[in-house]
Amino acid sequence: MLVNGQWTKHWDPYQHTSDKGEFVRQTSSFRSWVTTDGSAGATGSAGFKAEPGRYHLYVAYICPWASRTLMLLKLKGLEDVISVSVVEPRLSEEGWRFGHFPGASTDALYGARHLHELYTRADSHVSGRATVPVLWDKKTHTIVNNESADILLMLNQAFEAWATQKINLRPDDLIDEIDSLNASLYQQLNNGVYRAGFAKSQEAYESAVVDVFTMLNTLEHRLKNRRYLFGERLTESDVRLFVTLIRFDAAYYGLFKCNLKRIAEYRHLSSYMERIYTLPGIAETVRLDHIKTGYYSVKALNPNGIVPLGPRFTFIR
Ligand SMILES: N[C@@H](CCC(=O)N[C@@H](CS)C(=O)NCC(=O)O)C(=O)O
Repeated sequence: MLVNGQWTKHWDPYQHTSDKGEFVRQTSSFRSWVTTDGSAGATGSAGFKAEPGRYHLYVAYICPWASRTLMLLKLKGLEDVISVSVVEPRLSEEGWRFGHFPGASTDALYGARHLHELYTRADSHVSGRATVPVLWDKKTHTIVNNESADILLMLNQAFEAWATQKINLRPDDLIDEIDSLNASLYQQLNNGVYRAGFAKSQEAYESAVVDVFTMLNTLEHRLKNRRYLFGERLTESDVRLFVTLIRFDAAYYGLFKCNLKRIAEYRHLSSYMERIYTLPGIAETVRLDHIKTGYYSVKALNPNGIVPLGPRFTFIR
C-alpha cells in the first residue's frame, strides 16, 4: 500500500482485521463526481464536467467492483466515450500491474507499470491501498473517484447525452427499493464472500457464510417468477448481484470456503446469471481466466498458487 506517496515494501492481501478476526474493507479516498455541468457532486470538488473522451477507467477483470463499472459502460453503450485500461489479474509485490497477460493492457495514458503510480500522480502524498476501479480525468491528470458505487451512479446519469443505449438502471419509482436491496446485497453477499474468505477467526468466517447463503436462498426465492430482481426491468441491483454470482463457483466456493452450495445448484439463480451474461456486451466483461488466476494467486489463501481446472460453465467458452 501507499504511505505518504511511497509504496511500502510488501503487498498484503489482508485489509484491516477487527479484534474479532473480521475482514474490514478500506474506505475509498477519491470521491469527486463527474456531473453534466461540472458542478460539485455529493462529495469532493467541482470541475469534472461530463465530456466524451475526457475520462478513463482503470479496471481489473478479476475484480467484482471494477467489473460492475465495466458492465455499466456496456449497458449504456459508453465504450466510445470512456476509454479503459485493464491490469493483470495477479497482484504483484507492488499491487496491480499493467502487462501482457491475455486481455490485460499497458497504461495507455502514461505508460505506468503499476497502478499505484497513477495514485501518486494524482496526489503525491496519498496513503492507502491502490485499488481498482479508478475513474481518471485525462484533462486534469487526476483521479476523480475510486469508489465503484459512486462510479456506477455517474455512468448511469452524467453521460446520458452520449449513451447509445437509453437504459436507466435506477428508475425513479424504484430508487429507494434499489438502494435498500443494494445495501443488504453488499453486506451479506458482495462483501460477505470476502468476509468469509479473509476471516481470521472461525466465528467471523461462520457468521459471514451464514449471511452469504441466507441471501442466496432469499434471492433464489425472489427470482422464481421474475426475469430480474425488480421484475421486467434490469436495474443497478442486478449488475451488483451478477458480478458476485459469476465469480461464485469459480472462486468463492473453493478459495473463500463458501461451499454450502454452488450457484449451479440454484435453479433460478443460475438461469438468471446466464440471462444477464448473454445480454449484449456483458460476456466481454467476464474473463474467467482472469478471475481464477487472480483469486487463486492470493498466496495467503493458496500458498502453492495452484489454479483449479473447473468449474465448467456451459454458456462460457
Ligand atoms: N470500495 C472499492 C473497493 C475496491 C477494491 O477493493 N478493489 C480491490 C480488487 S477487487 C483492489 O483493488 N484491491 C487492491 C488492494 O487491496 O491492494 C470499490 O468498490 O470501488
